[in-house]
Amino acid sequence: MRIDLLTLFPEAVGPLLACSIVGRARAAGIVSIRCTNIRDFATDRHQSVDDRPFGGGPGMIMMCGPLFDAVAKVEREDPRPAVRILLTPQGARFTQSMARELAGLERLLVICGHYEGFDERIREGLKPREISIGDYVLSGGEPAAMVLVDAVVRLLPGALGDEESIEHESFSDGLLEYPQYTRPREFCGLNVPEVLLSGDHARIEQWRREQSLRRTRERRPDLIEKGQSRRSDCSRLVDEGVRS
Ligand code: 9D3
Repeated sequence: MRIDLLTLFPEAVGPLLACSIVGRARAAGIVSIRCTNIRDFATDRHQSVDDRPFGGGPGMIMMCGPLFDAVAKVEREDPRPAVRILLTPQGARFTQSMARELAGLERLLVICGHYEGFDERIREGLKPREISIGDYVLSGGEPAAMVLVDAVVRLLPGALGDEESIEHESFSDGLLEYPQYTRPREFCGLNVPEVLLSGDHARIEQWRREQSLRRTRERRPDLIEKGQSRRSDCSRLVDEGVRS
């Protein structure tokens, strides 16, 4: 997969994308990620990429010119057609199923804004898919781009090591994590649940499943509603003694 990020702050996104799972996937050639500075496509002597809104009002609006030129230049670099994504608070909410869908594409072009908004002709002309990462206000699209890229890249085949990908086959898919412990067995008088030390793998699995369901019911009941179709055992377990 190739991902292009168009941003006014390429220096802010570079370091994070060199780390961890995304950095390793890039090094392994699973994904190629390029950052392009929209300001490099400014044409006036002030290097402007934004201006005040026609009709008045607060804030600055991202101009069409530099962004359209940046998109054209970056898209010419590779023959694969890019799915264009505009990160904006007005977009559809980003979800895991959207991440899965995007992970199936060959090429993404992600546009980050930093102003009160985009000139509406950016939407009309580029026909981007608009995505928001949630209902809170960021200063710009860059943190959202990091979230999107991270969520997508870790789904690409080979991006996760064997250890990390075990979670995918876990029964708890779609539920919150069960409580986990590591050494020591006792810490400041706090003990590891006996069942986890018992060596009885059937009991351990049952305990973890119950804990996952209880935690999900208490903290995120919405996940249980959504997940019904994907987990035939869920409603039965929720109805059983898990309530205690
Ligand atoms: C005056 C109305 N504001 C919207 C609440 C304007 C505005 C605020 C912040 C316009 C853009 C921004 C910058 N945010 C993003 O670029 C952004 C974002 C976000 O703020 N929240 C969740 N997802 C995203 S994706 C891009």
